[in-house]
Amino acid sequence: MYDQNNIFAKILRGDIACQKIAEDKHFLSFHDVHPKAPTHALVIPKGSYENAHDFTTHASEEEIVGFWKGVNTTVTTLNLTQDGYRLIANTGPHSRQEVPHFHVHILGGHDLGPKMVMS
Ligand code: DGP
Repeated sequence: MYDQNNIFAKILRGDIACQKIAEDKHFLSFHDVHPKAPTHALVIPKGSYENAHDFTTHASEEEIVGFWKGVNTTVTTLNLTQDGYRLIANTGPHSRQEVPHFHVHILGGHDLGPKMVMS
């Protein structure tokens, strides 16, 4: 059951501020409040989806394409295409997902090392 009061739902409603990077009708991207790399952005869909599985199962093809184009727009805006970046989508308890609104982390700005650890 999607929690309408999760922090990213509040950001989408404008109840909480964020440092916005890019936005259109399908996505919003902004800087992570606790960056784990020189560049650490989050991309979220505008629709109410709890995690990657919920999003991919229930979102329309237009929403899914719009979201991933939003990831790409964000990566381009942050000038990460040349040196590269890492995408992470924590999903459910074993991943320790903290915020129950689907989001993709974009990490970059230096060599991230061989593992997918964020902290
Ligand atoms: P995850 O573990 O994948 O659910 O990561 C959630 C991320 O959300 C975490 O890196 C910190 C970030 N975060 C939590 N609250 C806020 C907030 O109010 N604003 C911003 N910009 N980021 C937040």
